[in-house]
Amino acid sequence: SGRKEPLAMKFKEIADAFRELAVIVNTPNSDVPVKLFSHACSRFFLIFTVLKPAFKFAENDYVSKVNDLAKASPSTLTLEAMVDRDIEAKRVRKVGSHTRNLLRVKRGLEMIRVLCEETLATEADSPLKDAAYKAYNQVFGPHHGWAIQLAASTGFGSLLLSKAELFRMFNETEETAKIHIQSYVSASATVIAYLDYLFLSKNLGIDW
Ligand code: 1PZ
Repeated sequence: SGRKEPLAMKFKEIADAFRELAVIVNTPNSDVPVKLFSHACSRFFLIFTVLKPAFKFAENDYVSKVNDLAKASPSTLTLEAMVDRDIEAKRVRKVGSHTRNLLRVKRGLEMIRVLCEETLATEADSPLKDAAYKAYNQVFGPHHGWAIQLAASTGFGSLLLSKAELFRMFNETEETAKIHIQSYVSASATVIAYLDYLFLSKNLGIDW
């Protein structure tokens, strides 16, 4: 796009939000507040503004699920309490349940983590789409039907940005970008492991 001003989203703010969550996860006997979690996840909303309209359906899906979690926060203060309420109401796997949306949002965080790892491992001028498509296939591929996979691969095919161009749009140099990306990779790994544990410890499974 012809955007000249850097976007008002900082890689650092995303990384810091997930580091804050990781600290809570690593603190014994502490619970993750739903509001803090949904707020951290909402820091990715701006990334869709640099992507093609081909990703509008992904944006709509991700934004509505994160907003659904945010709406749960006044009635259930922690992620665990939110999941417990869905278990009691026998609606864990129901379309639109908070717990189901949490599992989908977790996959979004995971996809971005794999994309970040791929970014750190490859040249900055290599296409963003290769890394993004690889991350999508690894994390979402097994869970999406052919129609969504086809739409996603069409979307990635139209994604012509290089990683260096993406960094520039967010006013990052390759050096500063990589610091924040590394920080997100390790913090999100902690948060994702906690979410997997939350589901598995309650025998909910994570592959649905
Ligand atoms: C450079 C970054 C590129 C990000 C682009 C991501 C493209 C992914 C394309 C996938 C679109 C999926 C559209 C909707 C799928 C829904 O059917 C499922 C199941 O929903 P349910 O039946 O439970 O209501 N939704 C999902 O699997 C969640 C999809 C979220 C996709 C967002 C990923 C990007 C996340 C970024 C921020 C962490």
